[in-house]
Amino acid sequence: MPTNQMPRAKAKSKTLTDFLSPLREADPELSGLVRKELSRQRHTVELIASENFASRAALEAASSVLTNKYAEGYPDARYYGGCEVVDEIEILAIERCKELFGAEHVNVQAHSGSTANQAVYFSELALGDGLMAMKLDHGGHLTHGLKVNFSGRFYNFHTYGLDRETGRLDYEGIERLAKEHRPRLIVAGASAYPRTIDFERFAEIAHSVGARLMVDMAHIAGLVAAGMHPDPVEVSEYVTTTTHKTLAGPRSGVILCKKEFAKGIDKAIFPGLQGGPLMHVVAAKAACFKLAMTGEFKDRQRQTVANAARLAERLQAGGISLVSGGTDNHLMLADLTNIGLTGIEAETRLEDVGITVNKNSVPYDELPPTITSGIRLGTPAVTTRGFREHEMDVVAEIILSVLCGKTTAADVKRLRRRTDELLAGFPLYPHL
Ligand code: DSN
Repeated sequence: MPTNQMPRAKAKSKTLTDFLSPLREADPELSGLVRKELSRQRHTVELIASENFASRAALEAASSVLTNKYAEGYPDARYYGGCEVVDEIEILAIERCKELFGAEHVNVQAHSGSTANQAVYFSELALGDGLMAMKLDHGGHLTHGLKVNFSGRFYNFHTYGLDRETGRLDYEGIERLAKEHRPRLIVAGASAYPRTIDFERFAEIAHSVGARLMVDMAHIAGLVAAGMHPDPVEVSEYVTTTTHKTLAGPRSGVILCKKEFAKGIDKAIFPGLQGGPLMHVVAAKAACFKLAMTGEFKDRQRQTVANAARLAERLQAGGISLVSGGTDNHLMLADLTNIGLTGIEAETRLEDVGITVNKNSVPYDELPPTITSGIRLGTPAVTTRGFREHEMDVVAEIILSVLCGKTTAADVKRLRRRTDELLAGFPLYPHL
């Protein structure tokens, strides 16, 4: 080989070497952090109610070559060439989601639950229009009208809450508010409500004042898919969800609606709010919907609810007070006022023994959201990991020791070991 060609050949092969290097070689620093997070997930009892572990299939699809493809537009109506394969993938995701929930129309391009909600507002409302949703500090969501969120800034929200005595939705109060304000849209659904939501009642209220109903089922979508919670799809004009909570798919969003609103929703997402869809995430959603139709998934949702009921029962027996006195779904909200702890204190103490929860306002909370009087606990992730009632008993015991007793540094060490022993029986992502 002539010597004047050698440096070029070398340079070329170096470029290819970098391009084809695995993450651990191309970027050991980043790879180390990813491993560190995997290790954190493996070695903690994950009780954050909105979290879960995505299936191996969803993880693979989300890290596939589909990330390379631009596909602005919709199947068969794209603004880029080379979309024939991603068209098939998007259609697969749509058809599976329609089948899973019995929806007339589905948009799988929303990047998140927030964008999904934004798209419904954008399609259905004019700036300044009135709508109703649940107060954030009673269990609602940022996009349900928080003043500093786009929702609270662009639209006129009238918020409803929970009955002070029962800790449950006050449907009569909601009806009164609807009659008083006659909103264009009523939003049902919550981030921290432990009880079954009566979507039929919501639909009756909305339709009686000429409003449309949007259900944000992000938290309970997996339960709905498995028939463990009343289905909002039939009775609402719009349903939004994330795909990473009880559904155990990739971090993303979806919008379901009646056929007559399909055009408005699709236009709101693209070109209204987003550009190119994340086709690797759309593919991961397709994988998620397929798995959500299996018997294994349904069993897991049943166990999620059973685990939550068991945890709630044990915590209450040990002296922890739960908002509404228990749970019907995958989560519960502990009010720590009577044991003299704040939410942030409880979150930190539990973290020290390897249990992850989040501080959470309780209805009528007098403490700010950065401190709070409560914590939210949920069972989707631990159930995916394989926990059943027996493990929930152990988790409850550890929580009660940490929150209700006096723990020395030695106790914390012992309880941390107990958590480790419990987790050791349930390996997470053993292939990684
Ligand atoms: N942030 C989510 C939750 O924790 O419930 C809602 O989007």
